[in-house]
Amino acid sequence: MTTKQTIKGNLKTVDWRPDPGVSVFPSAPPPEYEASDKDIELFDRNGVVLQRSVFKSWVNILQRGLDKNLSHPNNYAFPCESVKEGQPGRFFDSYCNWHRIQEYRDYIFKSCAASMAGQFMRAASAQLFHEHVFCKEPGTQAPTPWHHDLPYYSVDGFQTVSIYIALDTIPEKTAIRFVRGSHKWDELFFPRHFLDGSSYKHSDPTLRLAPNVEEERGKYDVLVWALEPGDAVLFDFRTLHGTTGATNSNRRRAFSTRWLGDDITYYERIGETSPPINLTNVQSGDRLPEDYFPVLWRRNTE
Ligand SMILES: O=C(O)CCC(=O)C(=O)O
Ligand SMILES: [Fe+2]
Repeated sequence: MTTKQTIKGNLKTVDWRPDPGVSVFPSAPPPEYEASDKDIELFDRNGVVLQRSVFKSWVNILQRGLDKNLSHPNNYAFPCESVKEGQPGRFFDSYCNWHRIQEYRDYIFKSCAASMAGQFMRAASAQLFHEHVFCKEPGTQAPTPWHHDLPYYSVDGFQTVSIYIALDTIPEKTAIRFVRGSHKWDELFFPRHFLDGSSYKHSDPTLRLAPNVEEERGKYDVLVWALEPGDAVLFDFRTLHGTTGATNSNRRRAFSTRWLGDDITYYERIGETSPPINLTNVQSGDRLPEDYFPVLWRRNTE
C-alpha cells in the first residue's frame, strides 16, 4: 500500500550508504567561513542563529538536485509524503542522498558549510551526519509538528548543528520557527511523525511528549524570520522547532545538512530512529565511521 495516508516515516527505497566506488572524501578542503564571535555566542545562547545570504550562489545548484529527488523519489533513499489523504498540497522530504545526488555532494564538499558548522559548534572538527530536504508545494497547509531532532537520531553529545538553507522566498507565517533557548532545557521529547504529529512508539522512559507550542503560543519565546533564497538558519539538534498550519501560497523548498562535533558518538536508542541508521560493529559511545560520515573540516591550530 502506498496511499499517502498509510506512509508513516520515510520509506526505504535504496540503501542510505554510499554505493561502492563512490568517493565520500573531497579532493580539497572546503573554503573557510568567517563566523563572528557575536553570532557564535548568539547560537550558543538561543540554540539558533540566522546567517543571511551566505549560500546564494548554491541556490540554483541545490534546486536542481532537489528536482531529481522530487521527480524520481524512489531512486533515492527515504522519500516521504506527509499530507493526509484529502488535504491540499504536498509535503515531501527525503534524506541520506548526498553521495548519490551530485549537486548535494558538490555543496557539501565545496561550500563553506563544513567550516561554518565547525565554528558554530565550537568544535575542532565537523563530521557530516546527513542531508535532509523539504518541499511544501503551494496550497499545503500541513504544519511541521513541533519537535527537536536529537531524539530521532542514533547519536548523542552536545556539539551539533543543522544548516538549513531556504531555496525559495519564505514568508514569516510559513517559515520554520524555534523556541529560543530550548536546547538548554535538559529534556528530550518523543520524535513525532510529520504526517499527523503522532509520537513514535518508544518505550524509552527518558522521553516526554513534546509541547504543542502553537496551542500555547504565549508560553514560549518563539524566534522566526522571513527567509530569502540562500539565507541559512543554524540550529542545535536540541532546539525545538516547527511551523504554523498557515497555507503556503508559494513553493517552500529547503535544504538542510546535519553536522557533528568532536563530542558526538553513536548512540543506540530504545526504539526506532530516523534516519534508521543501525550500525553493526559500532557500539554506543564509539565515533561514527568516517567512510559513511566523513569529517570535512578540521580547525587550523597553527
Ligand atoms: O522545514 C520544515 O518545516 C522542517 C525542517 C526540520 O524539521 C529540520 O530541518 O529539522
Ligand atoms: Fe527537524
